[in-house]
Amino acid sequence: MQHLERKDERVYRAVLGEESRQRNQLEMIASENFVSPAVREALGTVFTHKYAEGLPGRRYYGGCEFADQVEELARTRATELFGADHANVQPHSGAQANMAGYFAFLEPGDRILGMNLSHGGHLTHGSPVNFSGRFFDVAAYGVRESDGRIDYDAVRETALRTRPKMIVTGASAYPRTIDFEAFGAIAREVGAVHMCDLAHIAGLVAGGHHPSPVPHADVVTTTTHKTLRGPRGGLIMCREEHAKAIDRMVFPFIQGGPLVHVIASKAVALGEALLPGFGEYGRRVVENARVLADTIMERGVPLVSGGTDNHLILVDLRDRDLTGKDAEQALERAGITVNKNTVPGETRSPFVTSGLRIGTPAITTRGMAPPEIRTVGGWIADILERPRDEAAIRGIRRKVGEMCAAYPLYDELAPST
Ligand code: DSN
Repeated sequence: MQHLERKDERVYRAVLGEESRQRNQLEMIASENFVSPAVREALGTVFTHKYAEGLPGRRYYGGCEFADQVEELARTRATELFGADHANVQPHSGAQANMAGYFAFLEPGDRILGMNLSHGGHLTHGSPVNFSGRFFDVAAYGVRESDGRIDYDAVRETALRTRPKMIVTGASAYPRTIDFEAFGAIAREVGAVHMCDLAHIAGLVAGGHHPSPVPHADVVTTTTHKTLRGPRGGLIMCREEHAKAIDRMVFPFIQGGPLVHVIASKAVALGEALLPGFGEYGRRVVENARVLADTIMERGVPLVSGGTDNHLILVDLRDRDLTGKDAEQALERAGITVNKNTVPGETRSPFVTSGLRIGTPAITTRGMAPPEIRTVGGWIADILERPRDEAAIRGIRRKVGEMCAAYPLYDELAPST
């Protein structure tokens, strides 16, 4: 970063600060991960200079032969990885991928059926504070109070009663396997389009550790930066019959020029996900999440749904004199980064909440395995038991630093100052 250091000291210092934070803390936000040096390198390439509206071979600008090459690689790798007919790798984000999915099939005012945000859904699945809740008429499904799992009979009843034009599946905070086949059957029965937002579990699906929605959905959207371990961005896959409609929605309806440097980086990440080792990574993410769930539950801390099948757990603090916000802050003081999260039946505001979402994708990338996860789970339980014991939190902070040093991040890069 010698240019940045010389040209913009303040930005340079902020980057160094962030790098140090990532190196020295345990990153347990379920939607975050660390990309490979090759994925990062592609992000910083000269492709950031290029305008390339259109698609490979059909651009509105000259000089696109190399942009075509990376976009074609990304598209081909995405379809191969997920077994999809068609991929569009241009969405700048998951939200924009979802927007393209909606508008490829719906008109404003049409009804969608998505997962309730406080039950684990996403803002773009119909929240009133999001475009999806503003443009569409929203019906919602959720989880059963008794076991925190999606009740597919109840989903079917809601779909039959509300007759949505689209059913949206996928979640941001649901720790259990999603039965995409059941959702596909319900969508067919009511004549709805099935759009799956695969963002959180895309890497698990790619690695064979969660059933794929591709055979059961008309369109599948995802981010590329969560369990998939690519750069920040979005991706859409669909059946061939919908390819033109999806492509037209991404550009020119929603976006202008694609971010070719990000597309190049997506191509690298998708190539990495096609390598045999990626399946093993997914296996370890899920194993680590299970060990974390067991460790925390053994200490008497309840989890929504009583455990996990995927990469995240959802701690239920409803019966404690501790909010999600205070728990998040206490863990942060100990060097463990998580996020407060609403839980089913939430009574507190989204800025306070009664839950914590904790994930294993990033610390698994760092190499941590069940023995370390048991230790980390013990620290988390200690802090949830005594969130105001600052001496104990300082002690854990020291041990977190030692663990991070034992599992260096980007060890292969020159150490920072
Ligand atoms: N913000 C992401 C998450 O944390 O799950 C979803 O977009």
